[in-house]
Amino acid sequence: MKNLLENLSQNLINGNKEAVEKLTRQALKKEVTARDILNKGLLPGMEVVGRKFREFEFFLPEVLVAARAMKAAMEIIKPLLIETGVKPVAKVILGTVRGDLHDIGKNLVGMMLQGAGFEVIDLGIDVAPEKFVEMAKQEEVDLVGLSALLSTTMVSMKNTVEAFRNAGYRDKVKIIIGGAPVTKAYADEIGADGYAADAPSAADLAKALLKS
Ligand code: B12
Repeated sequence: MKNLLENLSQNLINGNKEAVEKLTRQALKKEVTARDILNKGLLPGMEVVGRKFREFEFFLPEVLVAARAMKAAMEIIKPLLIETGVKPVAKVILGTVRGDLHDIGKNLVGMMLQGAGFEVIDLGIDVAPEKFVEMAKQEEVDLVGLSALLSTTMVSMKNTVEAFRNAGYRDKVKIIIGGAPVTKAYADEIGADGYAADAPSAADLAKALLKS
């Protein structure tokens, strides 16, 4: 089983979608659990992709093909994850804040959160603060994830947290933020509940916040 999952990780890192789908199905046939496929095959592979990107060994095309392969594998195991008790314990809305059009990192965060069992509603890019509040109320979500990639749009995160406060809805949701220019210090400054540097840590953070 170890070899099979290592092979799965490696093919994910290489962005080989067909092989990833085939190995995921093969693992299920060999009675590897969906949870092990996720935690011991797919997520470690995506971690390597993230690290290689940070270390300039990978560039965007590699990240994108890996994310696509990850998505294909998730489609295969998602029903099983839900069946085997990784229940959608919480509902999340995720969006890139107003003025910002970057969505690759946000989409990865969404995939990781889904993989961790969350129900994810993706509001897309350039999302106005009021829209986050409106959707959080309408969908009765537990967690809101804000993404920004531009130093000039970080202020939209602050405005979004404020919009929740002004609507009297701040204590009903946890708010997490992320994106390349964002820091933990900024999260503290604007009164968000947490910050994570990458998609796997975003899923860990979301789980930790919703437990407390
Ligand atoms: C791809 C890209 C684009 C694409 C976006 C395509 C798309 N669909 O997203 C396009 C070409 C459209 C683009 C446009 C622009 N871009 Co641009 N872009 C990038 C680039 C090269 C990669 C970003 C990326 O996808 N990274 C890969 C993902 C996986 O990483 P990530 O986004 O950081 O996400 C991870 C974490 O941050 C975290 N995370 C992300 N979101 C969230 C959310 C939560 C809740 C949590 C917990 C965690 C989390 O987890 C993610 C996964 O691990 C970066 C350079 C770089 N090295 O980052 C510049 C960059 C972000 N862009 C930049 C700029 C300046 C622009 C433009 C203004 C350029 C221009 N003059 O027109 C426009 C702005 C458009 C706009 N209004 O948004 C600058 C920003 C500088 C700054 N600090 O402000 C950068 C840093 C390039 C540079 N070095 O100058 N860009």
